[in-house]
Amino acid sequence: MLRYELKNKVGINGLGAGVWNIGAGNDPFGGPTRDPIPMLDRLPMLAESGMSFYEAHDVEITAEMAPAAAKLAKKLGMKCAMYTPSFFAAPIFKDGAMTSNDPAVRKLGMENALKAVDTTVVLGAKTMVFWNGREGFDFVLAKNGRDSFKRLVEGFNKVGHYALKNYGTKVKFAIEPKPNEPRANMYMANVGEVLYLISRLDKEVQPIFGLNPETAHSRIAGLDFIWDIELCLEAGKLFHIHLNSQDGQRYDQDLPFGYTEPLKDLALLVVLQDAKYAGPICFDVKAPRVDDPKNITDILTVSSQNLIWLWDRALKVDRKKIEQFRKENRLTALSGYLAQCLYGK
Ligand code: GLO
Ligand code: MG
Repeated sequence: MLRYELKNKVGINGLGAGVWNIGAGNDPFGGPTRDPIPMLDRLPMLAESGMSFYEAHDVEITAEMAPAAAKLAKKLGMKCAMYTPSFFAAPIFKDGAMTSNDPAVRKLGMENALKAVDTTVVLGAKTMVFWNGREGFDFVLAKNGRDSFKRLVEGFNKVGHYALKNYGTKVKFAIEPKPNEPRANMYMANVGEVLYLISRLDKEVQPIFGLNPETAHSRIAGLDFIWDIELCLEAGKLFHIHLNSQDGQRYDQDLPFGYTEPLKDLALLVVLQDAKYAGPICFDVKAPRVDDPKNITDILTVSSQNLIWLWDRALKVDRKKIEQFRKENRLTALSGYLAQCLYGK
C-alpha cells in the first residue's frame, strides 16, 4: 500500500489527516451531498490514500470506540497523530467550554477534556490538540475577557497536571489558534496570543504545552504563516502542524495544501527543513461539497502530491544563494530566485 514519505525528513515521517476531512459535505447553507461514512470505515480510506496517521475528535471516535479504533489502526499500519476534545459541536458548548459564563458548562468541558486525555493514551497518540472552537464572543462585553483568560489558564493547568500525574510526559498538548469562525472573535486567536498564554501556565505544565498552527488560520487573519511557524520554532513550541490552503481573507476553506500560495508554501518547507522539524505533518483539509462520494479522498491525494513536489523542490533551494541575496540587499531578486526554484526546470 502506498504511504507518502518526505525525503530526508527528520524524526516522524509519513503524512496524516483528520477523519472529519472526508465528511458528508455540509456547509452553513446546505445539508450533506454525500452519505456520511461511519467513522471507523474512514480509517482504511485514509490508509489507502497514503496516510500514515489519522486524527479524530471525541465526538467522532468516542472513548468507547477507542479500543476498536486502536486495533483497526494497528492492522492498517496507521497511528493516531492526535486527539481532540470537541468543545464546539454540542449545543451545550454554544458559548464555549472553558470560557463559558456558566460554571456547570465549564465543569462539563473539564470532564470531557480529562476523559479525552485518557482516550488519547488508549489510541496511542502522543498529542492532544485543543482547538478554540467556541471560546470567544460575538458581542462586546458578553464575557469578561480578563476572567476568560484566567479560566483558560486554570483549565489548561488542570488538564496539564492531570496528564503529568497519570501519564508523566506521555501526552503533550498543542493549542490551535484561529482568529474567527465560528465566533466573531476568538480567544487564542493567533500564535503570539497562545505563546503568551502558555507563559502564564504553571511552570511544571509549561513544557507539555505547545502549538498546532494551521496555514488557513493565519491567512484568514492576514498574517504570514511562515513567521507564525518561525515564532513557534523559536519558542520550541511547534508540537504539531495543520497544512492546507486558503483563498484570501474569508471563511475558513480548508483547501488542498499547495493550491493557492505555492511560493509561500515552498518557503515554508525551506523553514521546516532548516529547523529539522521532527514532528508529524498533517493536513486539515475538507473534501468539498461538490466532490462525488467516489472522489472524496482526492483532496488528500492532491494535498500530498503538492506537498511532495514542493518538499523536493525545497530541498534543492540553494541556502547559500538566499544568504547572498540578503547580504547584497537584493530582496526582489530573492523572490525571483524562489520563483525560479518553483517554476523553473
Ligand atoms: C477548524 C480547526 C479544527 C481543528 C480540529 C483539531 O477550523 O482547524 O478542524 O483542527 O478541531 O482537532
Ligand atoms: Mg485545524
